[in-house]
Amino acid sequence: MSDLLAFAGTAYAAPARSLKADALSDPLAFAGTADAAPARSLAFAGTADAAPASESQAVTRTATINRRTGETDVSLTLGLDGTGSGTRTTGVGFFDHMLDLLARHGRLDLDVEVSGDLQTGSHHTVEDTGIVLGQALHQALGDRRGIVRYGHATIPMDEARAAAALDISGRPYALIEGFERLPRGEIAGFEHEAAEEFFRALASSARVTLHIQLQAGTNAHHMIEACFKALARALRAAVAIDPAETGVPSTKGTLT
Ligand SMILES: [Mn+2]
Repeated sequence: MSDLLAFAGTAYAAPARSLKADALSDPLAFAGTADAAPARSLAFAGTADAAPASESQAVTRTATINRRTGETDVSLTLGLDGTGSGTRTTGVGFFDHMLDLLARHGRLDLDVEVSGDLQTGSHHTVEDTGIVLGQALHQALGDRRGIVRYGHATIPMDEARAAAALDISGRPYALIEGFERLPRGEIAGFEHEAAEEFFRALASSARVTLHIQLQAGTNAHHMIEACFKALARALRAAVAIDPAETGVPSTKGTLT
C-alpha cells in the first residue's frame, strides 16, 4: 500500500488531478477528483487484481513530446481530459485552424509549437506534427485501462461531410477514403493532400486503427475541416473513461 501511495502521489501532482485522500483507502476504486466531473477526470490508482505495483504504470493522461529532425522541430503537450485550451503555432495558419478544431471538439488541452522547413511546403510540418501528436496520444493513454476504446462520428459542414471511426487497438492502420473528391490545391500554404498525411502519421504513431471517409463536398476548406472535426469527436469518445470498465477493454488483455 505504501508503494501505491507513493506512485499515486507523484502521478497526480497537478492540482486538477489530485487524488482525494479517501480514494487512496480503496485501491480498487477509481480515483475521482474534487473539482471536475468524475467521468471526465478519472485516472487510475492501480488495482489489487492487476499487475503488482512494481509493474503498474501511473496513467496521467497527459504527455509532452519534443521531436527534432533535419526538417522540423516539434514541441507538443497533450492532455486528454481537457477543454480545448492551449495554443497551436505551426507556421501554417490553416493547419493551426485545424488543430484548434481538433483540440476544441476533442476536448483536448493541446499546445503545439512547430518550426518546420516551410520553404519546401507544409508537408513535413503537417506530417511530423501528426507523428508527434500520435506519440503523445500513445503515451497519454498508458496501458489503455478503463477507456471506451471505440469512437465514431459523422460531421457535416455546409455542403461537406466526413466520417471518422477509431479503434484504440494497438494496431496501426489508416483507411482514408473519398479524398479523390478533394480538389487539388492549397489553402494559404497548406496543400490539401497534406491532410491525408496527417491522418496516416497520427494513426501510425498512436498505434490506432483510423478510418476517415470524405463523403461529400466541393469546398476544400469545408471538406478538410469536416474530417478534422469528425476525428475530434471520434477521438473524444474513444479516449473517454468508461466508468463501468475496470480493465483493459480487450479479450486479448492488451491494447498496446
Ligand atoms: Mn474553417
